[in-house]
Amino acid sequence: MRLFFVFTLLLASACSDKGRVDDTQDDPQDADGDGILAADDCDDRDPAVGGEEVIYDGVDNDCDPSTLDDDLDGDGVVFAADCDDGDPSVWLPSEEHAGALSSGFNDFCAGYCERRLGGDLDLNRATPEDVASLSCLVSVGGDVLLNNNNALTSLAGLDGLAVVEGDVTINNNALTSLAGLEGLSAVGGQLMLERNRALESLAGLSGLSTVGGRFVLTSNGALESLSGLGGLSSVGESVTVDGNGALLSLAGLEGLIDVGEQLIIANNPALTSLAGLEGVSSVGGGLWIDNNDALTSLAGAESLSTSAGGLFVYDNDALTSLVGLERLTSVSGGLYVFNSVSLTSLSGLDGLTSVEWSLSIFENDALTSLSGLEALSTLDGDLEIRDNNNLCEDEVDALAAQLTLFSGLLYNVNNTGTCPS
Ligand SMILES: [Ca+2]
Ligand SMILES: [Ca+2]
Ligand SMILES: [Ca+2]
Ligand SMILES: [Ca+2]
Repeated sequence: MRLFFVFTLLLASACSDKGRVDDTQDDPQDADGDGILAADDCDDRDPAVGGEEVIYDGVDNDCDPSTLDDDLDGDGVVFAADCDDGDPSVWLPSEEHAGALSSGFNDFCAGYCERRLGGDLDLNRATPEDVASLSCLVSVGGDVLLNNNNALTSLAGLDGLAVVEGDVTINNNALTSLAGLEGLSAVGGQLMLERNRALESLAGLSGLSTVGGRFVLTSNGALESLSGLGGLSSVGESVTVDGNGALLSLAGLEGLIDVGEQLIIANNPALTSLAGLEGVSSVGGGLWIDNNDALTSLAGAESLSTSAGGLFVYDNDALTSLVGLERLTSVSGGLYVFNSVSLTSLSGLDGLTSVEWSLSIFENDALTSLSGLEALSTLDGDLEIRDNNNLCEDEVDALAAQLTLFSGLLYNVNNTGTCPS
């Protein structure tokens, strides 16, 4: 509206220039001295009037009441009081509606350009038409709830929603996309996208930059990529990507830098690498990589330098090494690598110097070497290396001997591989 207003002023000014002359007292061609010649001045006795209509100046400049000065949309509300003077369907000032909204959606935006909701937005019984009527909604003070409402096939209409202070929970087998949420930039609580069987794209979350609580993405069977999450930089608590059967890649998470607690990548059978995690340099509550049976490498985790809360790598049946973790220098909370049937070495841990708590490597049937741990010097816990059928026990003793600080116990048990003679 403001642009339109300025444009109109410029246009009016340009149009009226043609009739203006230098102010000259007592000039019969411009009796009121307003610079508009009598021929172009609808009232040459009144210097406040004349020329083209200028909107919102309180004057009927062109002496024609049919060219409006104010209330251009004719809704009876003047510009100064009208939230949009170009739209007669809205005029009310922005306000907060206390409490929740779970029905009567059609009335919520009646008369409003913008409206905030103090409580929950409950979409559990909403229709696409209901959601489409929420164009005025800019923030939700409570939670956004969508559970098992398969009649809701679209979130289009929520385009104005920028902030949800509580949780966003979406669990729906009819949505194929989250289109309509592009304006959402911050979720204060948890973002839970669970069991959305038809969801193919997260492109609707392209405006999202922060999640204050947990970000959980589980059991979305049709989701092949995380494209659309490129603006997400910070998650205050954990990030969980679990049980997404078609997920091929974590590409789309490149903007993620801060993970306050755990980062869990688990049970994604089609995932082949960690590409997409290039921005994550530390995790605050541990990194879990487990049960991703197509995962052949940890490439993508190259920025990770510290993992507080532990590192857990297990049950990834195709993983042959830990290549990708080269920049990891310290782990607090323990480092666990177990039951990885294809793992032949620990290559990738070459930068690791310190583990606070235990280092446990067990039941890796293909592991023939501990090479990769050459830089490890500090272990503030136990060294538990056991039940690796193809590992020579002498390698374990050599690792223990290499440590300059070792405060725990050594468990070198059932490493029954043949030792070089
Ligand atoms: Ca005049
Ligand atoms: Ca006017
Ligand atoms: Ca109006
Ligand atoms: Ca209006």
